[in-house]
Amino acid sequence: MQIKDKNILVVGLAKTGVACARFLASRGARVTVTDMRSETALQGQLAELTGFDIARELERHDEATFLASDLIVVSPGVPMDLPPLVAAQRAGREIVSEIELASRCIDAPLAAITGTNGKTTTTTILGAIFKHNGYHTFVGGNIGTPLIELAESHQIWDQAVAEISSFQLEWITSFRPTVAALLNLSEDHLDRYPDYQAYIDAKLRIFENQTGDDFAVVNRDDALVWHHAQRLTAALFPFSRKQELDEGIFYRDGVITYRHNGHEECFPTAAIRLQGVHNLENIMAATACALLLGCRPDETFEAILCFEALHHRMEFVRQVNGVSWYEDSKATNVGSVEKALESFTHITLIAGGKDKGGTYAPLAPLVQERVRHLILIGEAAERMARELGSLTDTHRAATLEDAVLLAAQITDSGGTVLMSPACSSFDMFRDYEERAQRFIAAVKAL
Ligand code: UMA
Ligand code: ADP
Repeated sequence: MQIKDKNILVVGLAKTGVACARFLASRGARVTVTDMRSETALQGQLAELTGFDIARELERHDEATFLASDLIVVSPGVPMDLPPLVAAQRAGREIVSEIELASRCIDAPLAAITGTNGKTTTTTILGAIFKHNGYHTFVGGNIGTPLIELAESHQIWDQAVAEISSFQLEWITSFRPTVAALLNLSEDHLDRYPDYQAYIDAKLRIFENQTGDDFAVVNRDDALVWHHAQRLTAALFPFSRKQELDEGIFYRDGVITYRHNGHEECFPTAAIRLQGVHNLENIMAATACALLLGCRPDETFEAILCFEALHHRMEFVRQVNGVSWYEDSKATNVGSVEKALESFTHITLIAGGKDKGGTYAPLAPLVQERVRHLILIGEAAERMARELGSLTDTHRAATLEDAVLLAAQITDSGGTVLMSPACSSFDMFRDYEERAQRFIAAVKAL
């Protein structure tokens, strides 16, 4: 890809913008960065660009700067309908996302994981499997390390695993994973997309440039995923918890079976530490990607056996007076909360936060069946109370700490208190990790 001497504008100066600006400047481009935040707010990011010759346009996005660029690289947090971007697109400027830029500059086979839930877990498992198989493996993408850092690293990587969000797929043109996995689909990010279909369409773009030589690992049990999989060009490699497959990977009676081109591998699941049916799906998806990309079955299975749950995903905190407390701060949408509610009975559910615009209605049957007490916090509390409040004993709490104290008072011995918010955290916390830490501290203080 021709980068040297090009006028390149990087939009957004957080993790992605910093990594892209450095990469492009080191390859000889004339780089400008633009961000709506001020120089003071961006001090840390600007410090990371010290020593690079990079122009800045802060606290504004000038249309003229966009139009003067040969190439525009957009951070995932920047919406597609940003007016200067729309103007630049109309004027025929080339606009790409960071994963598009990265994919043009990397040689390693790429396994890309998307889906509404389970991306980080599956990406991490797959990375662990590759490493256990002896491959020098880059793990990045939405998980937190921009994919472009792979290209920036000047190392030779055997494998690359990328967690991919719908935002990152918005500006791709040639991004083509050797293996792409779609774990599941349910409503999310409706504060960014006009409707659910637009979100689904963005996700499906992960398969857009694949050919018959590539693989699409798809959830056979998710009706929506399977429906959309029918029109893909890549070779379909389904995973299922519910049915036996001639080609694909499936679970039955304590055994995961992988079948490909008439060849079969079996993995008993009893000794796997990672709990929950959703994690069985994540394990199957990761195993499929690994074996399709040349991993050895024995090493793959060993890596899975060693794998422990990631923090803030249905994590046990402690038991107090016979009540078990679980923290699931990463459950920021309805699909992930459904899995959490399926895992327990006699639940006191602490939920709420920043509303993302979807409906909470899919939770109704599980709330009715399993949630004894519902404690709502944050901006979404009112709408959640309207949609779910009549189904169980429902309370409001002003803070997370108040919610914990109330839950301790009203939950009987033998019950479970679960914080699984179904919302993002930005109304009351810096991010989901801060929300988790505050919950853990409050529970430990009981
Ligand atoms: N900005 C503008 N103009 C705008 C909008 C934003 O200048 O119109 C600026 C902001 O002021 C800010 C920057 O753009 O300085 C934000 O960029 P960003 O949100 O893309 O932040 P990054 O740190 O680059 O993080 C992104 C992903 N963020 C989002 O998708 C929102 C990170 O995923 C990802 O880890 C990182 O790239 C590396 O690939 C986070 C996320 O929340 C964890 N992802 C969503 C999710 O998982 O649900 C999709
Ligand atoms: P993502 O990166 O897609 O947000 P994570 O692995 O971080 O996924 O998990 C986010 C939330 O979704 C957690 O609450 C977790 O328990 C739940 N989860 C994990 N895997 C799945 C899955 N396959 N289906 C539904 N929910 C899941």
